[in-house]
Amino acid sequence: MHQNTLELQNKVIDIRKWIVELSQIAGGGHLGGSLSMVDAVVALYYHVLKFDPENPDWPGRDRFILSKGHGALGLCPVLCDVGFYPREMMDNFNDLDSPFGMHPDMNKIPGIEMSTGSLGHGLSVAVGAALSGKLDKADWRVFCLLGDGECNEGMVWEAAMSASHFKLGNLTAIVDRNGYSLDGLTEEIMALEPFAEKWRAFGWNCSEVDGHDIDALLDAFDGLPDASSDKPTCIISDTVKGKGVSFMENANEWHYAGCDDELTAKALDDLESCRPESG
Ligand SMILES: Cc1ncc(C[n+]2csc(CCOP(=O)(O)OP(=O)(O)O)c2C)c(N)n1
Repeated sequence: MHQNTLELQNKVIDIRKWIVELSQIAGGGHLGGSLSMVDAVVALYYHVLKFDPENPDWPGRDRFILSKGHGALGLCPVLCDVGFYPREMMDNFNDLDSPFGMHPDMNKIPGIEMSTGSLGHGLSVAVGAALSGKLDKADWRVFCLLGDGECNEGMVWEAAMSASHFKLGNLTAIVDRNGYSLDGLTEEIMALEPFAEKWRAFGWNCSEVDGHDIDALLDAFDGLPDASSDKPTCIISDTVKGKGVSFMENANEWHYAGCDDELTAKALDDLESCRPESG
């Protein structure tokens, strides 16, 4: 167990509750896939990434690209909590005059590296960033979070090929393997398995972790090969879509949906009951 495990487990619950609250302000949201990705994002922002919220463009920062841009609900509260912007900025989340939409805008939200939402593009931009870091012999790394359904996009695999070709040991992809795409199971829509073997065949290191086990995630990130090594790494993070909310778990009608007051209260209760210890 890591020193900060309990703190991060509690943070995960806080962020999941915040996601539900933001979706209520917005009148709906990509709840399933935002809830599933939280542990990996928390592990990254509270344990792994180097960044300076006072100076979001600090050249020495690690780059994090949310390729599954519809998961913005799962990232924006974290960026707020680590200090990129004040909480009031999210008060009118998703209104026409809010900087926040359902997908993240790099020109409006401090800490967002790339405007995403059209799936399949993030890993290619991450490859470009990692290549530039490698050419500069920089010590920062690039992390890219993808959805598993997103991996149906051919461009993901072009990016995967180029990452190993350019020997980008400073690049890490994390795939939120929640088993679902927009309207069904990934294995029924366009099967990915044997998924880890595919990444390895494309020249990557690939490990599979329980994406709701903070310790396992921290171990996976702590165990990344040196950034100057010559193989990119993919971490397949095995998760549950809708994690923590009883009626959303593996119920893909919650890919995008909204809760009324009663369901919001139920969702918040469910999430609170997952708390390992009162934080
Ligand atoms: C290029 C493109 N095609 C289709 C969509 C519509 N779309 C939005 S989310 C989604 C499902 C993606 O599945 P996954 O990456 O597994 O997301 P998660 O289940 O984690 O929410 C799709 C197809 C899109 N945003 N971009």
